[in-house]
Amino acid sequence: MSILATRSSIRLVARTHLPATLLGTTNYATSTRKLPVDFSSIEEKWKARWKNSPPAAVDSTKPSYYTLSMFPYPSGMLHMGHVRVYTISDAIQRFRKMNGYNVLHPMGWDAFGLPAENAAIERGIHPAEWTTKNISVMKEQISKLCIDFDWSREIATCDPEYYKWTQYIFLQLYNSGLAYQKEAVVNWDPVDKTVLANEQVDNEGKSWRSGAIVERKKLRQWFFKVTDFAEDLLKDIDRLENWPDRVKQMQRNWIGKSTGAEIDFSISSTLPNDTKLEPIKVFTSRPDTIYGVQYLVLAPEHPLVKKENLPVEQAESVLSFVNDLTKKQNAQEAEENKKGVFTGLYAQNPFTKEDIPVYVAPYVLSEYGTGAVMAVPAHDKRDYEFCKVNNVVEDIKFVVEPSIKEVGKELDYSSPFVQQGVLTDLSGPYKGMKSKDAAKVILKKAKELGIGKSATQYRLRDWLLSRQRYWGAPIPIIHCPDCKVVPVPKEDLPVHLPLDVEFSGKGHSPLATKEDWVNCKCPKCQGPAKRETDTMDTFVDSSWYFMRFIDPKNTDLPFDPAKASTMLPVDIYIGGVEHAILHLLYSRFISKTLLKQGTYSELPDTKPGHGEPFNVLLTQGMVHGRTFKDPKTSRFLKPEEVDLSDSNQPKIIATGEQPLISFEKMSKSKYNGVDPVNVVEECGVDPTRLHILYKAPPSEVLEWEEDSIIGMQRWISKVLKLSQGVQPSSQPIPTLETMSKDEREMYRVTNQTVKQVTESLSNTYAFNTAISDLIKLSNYVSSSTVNSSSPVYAHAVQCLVKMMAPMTPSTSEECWELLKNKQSVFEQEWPEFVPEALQKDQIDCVVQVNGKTRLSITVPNELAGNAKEIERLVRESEIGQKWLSDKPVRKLILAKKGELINFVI
Ligand code: ANZ
Ligand code: ZN
Repeated sequence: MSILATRSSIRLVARTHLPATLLGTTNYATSTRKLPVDFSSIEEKWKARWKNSPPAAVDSTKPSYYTLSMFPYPSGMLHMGHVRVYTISDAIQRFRKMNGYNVLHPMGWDAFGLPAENAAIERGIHPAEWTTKNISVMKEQISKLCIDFDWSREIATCDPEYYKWTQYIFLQLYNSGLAYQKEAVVNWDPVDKTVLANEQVDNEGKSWRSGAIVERKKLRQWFFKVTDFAEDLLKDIDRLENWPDRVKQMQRNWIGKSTGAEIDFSISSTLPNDTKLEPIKVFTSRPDTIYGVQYLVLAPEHPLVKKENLPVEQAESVLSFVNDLTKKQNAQEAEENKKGVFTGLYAQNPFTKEDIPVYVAPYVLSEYGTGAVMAVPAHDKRDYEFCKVNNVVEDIKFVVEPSIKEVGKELDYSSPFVQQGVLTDLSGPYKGMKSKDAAKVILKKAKELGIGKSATQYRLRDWLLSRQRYWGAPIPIIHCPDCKVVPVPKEDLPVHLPLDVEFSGKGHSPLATKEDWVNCKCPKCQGPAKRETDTMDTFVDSSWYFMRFIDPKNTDLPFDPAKASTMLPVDIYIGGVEHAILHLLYSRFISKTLLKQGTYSELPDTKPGHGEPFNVLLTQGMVHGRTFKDPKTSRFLKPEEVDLSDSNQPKIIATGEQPLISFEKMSKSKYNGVDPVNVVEECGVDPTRLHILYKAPPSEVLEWEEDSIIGMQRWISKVLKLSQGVQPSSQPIPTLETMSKDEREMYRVTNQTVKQVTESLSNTYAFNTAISDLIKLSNYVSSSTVNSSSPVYAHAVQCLVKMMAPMTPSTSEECWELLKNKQSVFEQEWPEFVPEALQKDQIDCVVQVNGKTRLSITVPNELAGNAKEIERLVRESEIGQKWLSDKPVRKLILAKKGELINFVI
């Protein structure tokens, strides 16, 4: 069957509508689904050829380029979001390949994680089997998209050959003191006897599975000391010139640096048996408000909150309040409503010397600062609310006021004033000072008194990486009764995840039930010992996978340091913005750690440097689907409930009413999802790819409208036609001087397009603009009068086809073959523009007389700046003669580089 369709079916009809200015559209809903080109034959033909052609040999003289799209979790279902990321990364890497780079474009699977385990519990399939099956299904789906992934480097994080090295990296961190164990509060399901992730606890504090009221329990957990790198992680954000500002801000906020002071408040209460209590240390970002401190609040876990430290009258109520908080439900509620309890203790404000009460409340976090706050109800919203709810004091002391007071307006004392300002009369010797200055002086004074010091706090916490789950990499640690915590020797890695384990979803880590696995020999003393039964968070797996891709088969090391040094950082990383915080932060942490430890080194001019793993970050927007809703009930409608025969006016079949139409995140419950496999099978891979790239810039939401794929199908068919129509010429391209006028203009348009498309694909990733430039070029060529046997014509079509190739791989190969070439289009060099050719031969000059536009004339380029010559040309023309006649010109204004001339007469 001929791949090219008949002429009539590819005619373009100019219409209105968005892309229609360039493409022409038809009424899609009524048009038949007959394609203008048999895309699937073209795809099959070229897929087979690509498969049989040997991979390009790595040429060490070429620079390298590492394009990475975030590897997926093998859910078993490819969705449009995946297709969008891979299409973008594929277009980028193909472009780089044609620009002479050794490209790396790998793919693998983020294959550990909860869904596999839940499938096992719910459906009795082993997680390994479930995962393997899903991987093969998704791989098959991806293979339909003509994405040029280097499958020889495929990795799956659940493969022992991979997690062996995840364990190795854990040990590297452990041996340098960056991995440690400590007690941490976790969500504990008392029925299923298991730890739950935050997402598994509902708003009412109940377990998603058992429905039991979840408890907050302290358990020993493993951590990575990310906080050791807090300052580096923060500072180096400034090096990430090619990251979206939004993502950088999210990283900064997550790290959350706060500077202020630590101040001691001595306890003034006397306790029975003369117990001496240590002063309470607080962290404050506002030392200037010290005169407004009216009470202190401790976190429930604060070490002071113990029976022996509390006055007898209060001890019981305090402890029962704290005890109640072990139920997550109560803790959430108390935190939200700012509930607290008085401890019976008083402390002294070191500046006012007043005795102030000490409270306990869960809105103070034990993990931040010192776990205690100096409460300033007048100037902090949370303190204000707490004060009101618990009736702490009646008179709230306002110690700071706005520096510019509005005339005639009384200060508002009914809500806290949280900004900085000027200190009031209540601030003793500091009254009248600005907050900033007062903060400095007060801190200085506190230092002199020996009760204060400067302090910096980070919101960033250490990374809790242990999971009481089965489907993850076992933590390579052995617990020995004598030697305590012993790392598994490197030669014993991997610690295999045993396959025959029972997991009902109950109990501790499922691994704990497998006694023959748990019981082992201590590597140090050879005595009986037990394995750690927790597994690692899957974020650990994905924090270094981009390094393994560089050297995926290495059996001695996670990767070869020399290879890593030449390939890192990843040149461009493409993925969803949902990973903008944790995954990127953890990857930055691991990559910085490994650099510091010498696991690899950076070449001298590496950008961004300092172990930053990703140079350009491209966060792609979501794909939204067209969603229909019943206007009366707001019920989501299934596609089959809507009559789409008139695409401008869809109707609800049952009622004849118009549905509400919107674009929303694709989801099963909204019936607005599209299966990418169906789409590419029905519409062709290349038109689908073009549609994805054309409809929106990569970082914006893509509104999925299948109907507009037709425009892309037609464009491709037009380019196929053009390619077929080129008369191959053995003549070289003539010099600019010997070209005809039309040839020169075609040559100019071609070069201009090369310049713009190259810029879009290498710097801005504005594929939509690149595609629209290419469409314009094809329109120009097809409507030009230049003979199709002219070498300039052939050059234009060749450039067009080459530039389309990164986006439409199989049809461009087809075009390239139609252009009588034997090699693959991807072995061609990317076209370069000739700067001299960009000059226009002539320009259009708008002629105004006394400011009013009267005519326009074409002016040879070399006369563009010459007002006198342009005047001569205008006077020579018939209409010009009419407007100017013989009137003397009082003033002649030439503007816009000769594109506008104004005669004042
Ligand atoms: C007195 C004060 C007065 C405060 C005022 C703020 C405003 P950032 O800037 O986010 O770091 N704080 C300190 N430790 C806390 C903890 N463990 N749990 C909850 N809150 C805590 O926040 C620092 C401020 O948060 C500190 O400064 C402290 O309240 C509170 F007009 O001290 B401030
Ligand atoms: Zn031992």
